[in-house]
Amino acid sequence: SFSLSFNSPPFSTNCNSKNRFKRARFPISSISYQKFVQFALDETKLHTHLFPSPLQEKHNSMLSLDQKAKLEMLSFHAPKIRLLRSLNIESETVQVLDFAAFPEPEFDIPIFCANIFTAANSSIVVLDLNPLHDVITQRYYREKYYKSLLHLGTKYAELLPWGGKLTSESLKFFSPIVIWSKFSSTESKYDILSSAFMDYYKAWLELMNNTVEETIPSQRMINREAQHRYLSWRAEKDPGHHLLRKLIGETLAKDVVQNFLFNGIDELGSKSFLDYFPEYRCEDGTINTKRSMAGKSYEHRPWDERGEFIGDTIKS
Ligand code: BLA
Repeated sequence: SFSLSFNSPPFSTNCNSKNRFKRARFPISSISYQKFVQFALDETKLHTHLFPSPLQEKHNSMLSLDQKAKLEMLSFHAPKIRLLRSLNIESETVQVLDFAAFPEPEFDIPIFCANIFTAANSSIVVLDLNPLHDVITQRYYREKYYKSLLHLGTKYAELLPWGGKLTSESLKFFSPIVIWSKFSSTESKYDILSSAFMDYYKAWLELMNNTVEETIPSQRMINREAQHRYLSWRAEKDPGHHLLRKLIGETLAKDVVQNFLFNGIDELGSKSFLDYFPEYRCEDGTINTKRSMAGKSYEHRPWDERGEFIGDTIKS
């Protein structure tokens, strides 16, 4: 087991600064989500063999344009895992983790998703086993994967409370055990978050371990298209893109998003974002740059403890 360690405050050389005590309350540059990634890799190796991804050659580490932030990228694949990748951003003002595991399309297991954005005051977290198929209308899929994990959702729903209204469209990509939370950056929250990360990742590995290859070609196609649709959504609308553009510029950000973070868009299918999400089509045929067409909603957790959806019917 591990928990985040808090080394000497990064501002300790700045002894006469009046701000020292304010800032030292919880110096975010002393936390590192690299430990989350290391835990996940070590844990994965207990179950399967990890191979370095060919993506690693081009996408590894880089500095932001102002040289103040370091971006670290890692990628692997394994027999049942098409892509296991992480993006870690560290600077004195932000700490970001985007960690995901995408199964091979022969499998219908969920996609592991850990997105954590931490600034000096507050953090935004999405931690989930994102369902490949609709868990609101498809009871079979929901029960197959989430029935045995509902206790995790219940446990963390109290410790990391629902973050309030969010882009309505995003909810369709979330499961009944999703952790969607916003909180002020404190040490105790980080201990909870690291324990949630470990629990959720171990649960995902268990699913990965137990899953059997889909043999029916039409079913494989359905899995493949579902993953492609997921990638299309995130490559176009992920809330992280803005900061990424700010840090490394438009061109590199686009490359990281399309070819690294959501790699597979070009290989898993040929449909476009607008084929999947036609409501975003502008009159001139371009994609509406708004994140949400339906607007924000779901002020409260729209899932009950039995995994039943209790929110309003999803628009669009
Ligand atoms: C905010 N990130 C958010 C929000 C969500 C997510 C739901 C709240 C705003 C909203 O409702 O859109 C995360 N949304 C997701 C995820 C899925 C989804 C994981 O649909 C998956 C299907 N976040 C990152 C990275 C950065 C980041 C890599 O993952 C930065 C590089 C930043 N996320 C970030 C910031 C905000 C945010 C700055 C708040 C500002 C904003 O809402 O734009």
